[in-house]
Amino acid sequence: MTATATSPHVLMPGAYPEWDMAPMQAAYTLHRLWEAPDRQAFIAAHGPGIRAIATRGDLGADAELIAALPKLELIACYGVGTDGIDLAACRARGIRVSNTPDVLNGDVADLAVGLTLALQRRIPAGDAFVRSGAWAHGGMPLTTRVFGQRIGIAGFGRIGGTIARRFSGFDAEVGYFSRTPKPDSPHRHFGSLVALADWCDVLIVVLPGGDATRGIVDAQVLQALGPKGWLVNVSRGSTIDEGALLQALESRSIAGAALDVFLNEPHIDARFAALDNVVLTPHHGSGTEQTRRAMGELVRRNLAAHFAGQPLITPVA
Ligand code: 8YV
Repeated sequence: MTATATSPHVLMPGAYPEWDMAPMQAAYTLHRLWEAPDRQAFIAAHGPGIRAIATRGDLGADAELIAALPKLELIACYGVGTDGIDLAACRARGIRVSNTPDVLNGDVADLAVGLTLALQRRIPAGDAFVRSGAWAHGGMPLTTRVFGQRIGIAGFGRIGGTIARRFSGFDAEVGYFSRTPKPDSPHRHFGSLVALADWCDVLIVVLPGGDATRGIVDAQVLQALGPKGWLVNVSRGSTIDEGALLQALESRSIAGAALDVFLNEPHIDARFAALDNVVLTPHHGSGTEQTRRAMGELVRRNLAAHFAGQPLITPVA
């Protein structure tokens, strides 16, 4: 199929993998915002005809962009997190929003477990130890046992629940922080993030981004986690007070942190790279081929459903 003069005009703030770009190019008249030398001029020229935005979890769609598109009907998000999308502006104009939940739960949960293992068993440091030849001069320092710990999960939605299931294989005791207890969960509920941090050995953050959770992991939470406590973040950088975290890591008032998300990605605070008690990954929770293919297909199914006048596959409330 090849896009025609009547194909819906779709704005893309950033690229999708090629296996998605080809069918998108065939079905729609694509406007590739990230390639525009002058973003404002590009939006002024093409904005009046744009009917949908196909964005990503890390790029979103702010109020200014939405306001510049008078015919906008749909924002389809490649990702589950919609904190970068001005949902209030969408609701005010009746603009539909879709995302890609569930298909990425397993990958993000796997990375949370993998980061916990990498952090506490110091797997990156072990790799460097062998490669450097240091092993010839003695053994690597001892690390920290992972199994049998208290795992605290901040945010107990579909990804948090998947993480809890993963750690049931590690003989772990699981506690969780959420606004309300999950009645069907066997795990201990904490209504206070400070109380969960005080209780657990490893605090794993899977809260949604946005104003309601901005900086929620603050100096008080980190103090409660304590010098033998560990932090893992696979949610959004905005959930953590990064100044407080860097202070805690540099002073070793927490044992260490494994971070997949940061403020100001990809230009993160240089202080992280100077630390030896962190493991850092580049916002890659959903970063497997299988999951990204599933996410792209879901975005395209939502676009097709919308333009066919049908209900969205995965609407955002
Ligand atoms: C996105 C994410 O896949 O799902 C989200 O909200 O943050 C990621 O998993 C990524 O931003 C896509 O580029």
